[in-house]
Amino acid sequence: MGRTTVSVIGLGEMGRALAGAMVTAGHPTTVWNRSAAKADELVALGAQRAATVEEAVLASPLTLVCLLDYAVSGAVLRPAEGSLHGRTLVNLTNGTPAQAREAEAWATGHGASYLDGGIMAVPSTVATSRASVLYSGPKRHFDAHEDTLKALGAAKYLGVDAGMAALYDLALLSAMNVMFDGFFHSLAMATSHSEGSAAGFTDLLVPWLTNMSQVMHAFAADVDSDAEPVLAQGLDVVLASVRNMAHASRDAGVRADYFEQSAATLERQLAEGLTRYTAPDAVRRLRTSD
Ligand code: FVH
Repeated sequence: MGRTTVSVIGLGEMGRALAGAMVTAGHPTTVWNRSAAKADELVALGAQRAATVEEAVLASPLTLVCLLDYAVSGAVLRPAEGSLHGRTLVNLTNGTPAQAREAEAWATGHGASYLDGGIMAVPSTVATSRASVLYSGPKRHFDAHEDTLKALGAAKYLGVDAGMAALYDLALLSAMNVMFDGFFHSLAMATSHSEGSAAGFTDLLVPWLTNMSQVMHAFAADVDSDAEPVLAQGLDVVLASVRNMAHASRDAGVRADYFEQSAATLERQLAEGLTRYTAPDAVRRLRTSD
């Protein structure tokens, strides 16, 4: 059986990697980009250049969209709305869950099938074992195109709500961002000492974090369970060490805002009568509704 024909709209760094993966996997591929020259290398590899977005959509049953943001993807796709009927749109542009749901309503309103996606990769890892792409929307649309989508990286289906892929994508990116903020904080502390070095410190940090990340599975089980949490520390013990982190940061000439705020929250919880530090409590205290 021949490979599914695919169109790719948006040929920035990521769009070019996605289109290249499709061409390499043997899918007849049609591409469109505002700046047409970005298609040149792909055309040399065998892709077809579409003159308009409508031409790109009409060329394939499956169209991947990877643009700057949802304002751009909405504006780019609007002129082609009359050609969407009966086709599948997979929007891999980074956006919020609400934007994904709005895009789904718009696309289905024009007779298209819609999946939203979150790319957990950088351009150089697309189509390698280090890439995964999260998808959400009706399962039958995912099932219909899963084999084709696998050309980009592991295809992970998250659920029928089109907003799920964006929610998990942004939650994963949140964890990464906060981790890097923590890393830079720790480097500022470690290199404040005349004998400290970023490289030497990082040699200790990476195995430490790698080991500690294993605890996340047990924390997650506690968050999912209604039973008494298994992992718990005394709140007073945690507060004492957080105060020390704030103190040592200030002494090292490093901003301590994060730890001061964290200590204030723990002090409030202690004052409210909480005595144990657990994952469900930590998650609850972040929720604005509590
Ligand atoms: N690059 C990465 O590592 C990350 C990995 C995770 C996912 N992101 C998201 O992918 C989307 C695209 O990112 P990108 O890296 O390809 O970004 P650029 O290279 O800057 O390409 C942007 C494309 O958007 C087009 N574009 C921008 N503004 C407009 C507009 N007003 N009208 C039409 N098209 C527009 C741009 O076209 P051009 O400038 O080449 O003509 C590119 O095709 C993004 O959501 C990331 O968060 C990537």
